[in-house]
Amino acid sequence: MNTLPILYSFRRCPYAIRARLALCQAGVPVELREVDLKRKPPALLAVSSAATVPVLDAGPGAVLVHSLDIMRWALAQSDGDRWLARGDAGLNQRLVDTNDGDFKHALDRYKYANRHPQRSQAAYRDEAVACLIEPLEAALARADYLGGSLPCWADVAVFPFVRQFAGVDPAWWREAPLPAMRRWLNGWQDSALFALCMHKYAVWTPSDEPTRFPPLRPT
Ligand SMILES: N[C@@H](CCC(=O)N[C@@H](CS)C(=O)NCC(=O)O)C(=O)O
Repeated sequence: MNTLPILYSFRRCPYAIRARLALCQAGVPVELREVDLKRKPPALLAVSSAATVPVLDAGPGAVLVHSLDIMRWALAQSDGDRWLARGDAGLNQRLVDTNDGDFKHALDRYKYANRHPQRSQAAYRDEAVACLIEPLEAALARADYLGGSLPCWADVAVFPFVRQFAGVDPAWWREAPLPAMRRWLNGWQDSALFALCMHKYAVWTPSDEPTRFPPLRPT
């Protein structure tokens, strides 16, 4: 019988990536259900009317529909590396709030500038750089991670969004005066944790056997 909490996820979604990274870090097992966002399954709609991903269904009265809540839920159960406690709590919260607010807004316009012709793509990029990338560069020039010499939850909360930003114009990113950010981003992209959380799954159907996540680490 399946008694694991259920995670509705979408592989490339940055919110789902941060949730899966925290689950991998904590080693908290869930049943993963990969969702096709154009054909959301009734089981997801039944627990979350907004039906964005990720959603964690840990039973009646315990449905989490925000990725940061799922991160906290996972790390509250197992946090051997003190991801929740490390770093400058106030600064990190501000960076994550900016990431989820002004930066995400600018990132979406930078990515799809043709859909937002009010401003140029470079203007949206400048906005994204000013609100988050520059403060992050300053923080990461002072220490290897937002957690200091080791990572913390805030590193993982912003990383998938910075990854998207860097991917919009890789040539620009390579040349930009952002050495600390490049080192930090490359480190996360090459990490075993990221490889584990990006494992590929077919879209879930109700007749499937439960898929346990995190997958076993390759030996
Ligand atoms: N507040 C949510 C936002 C999640 C979100 O917007 N996810 C996007 C995918 S990246 C989504 O599900 N979009 C589909 C939709 O809105 O129907 C969180 O933090 O998890």
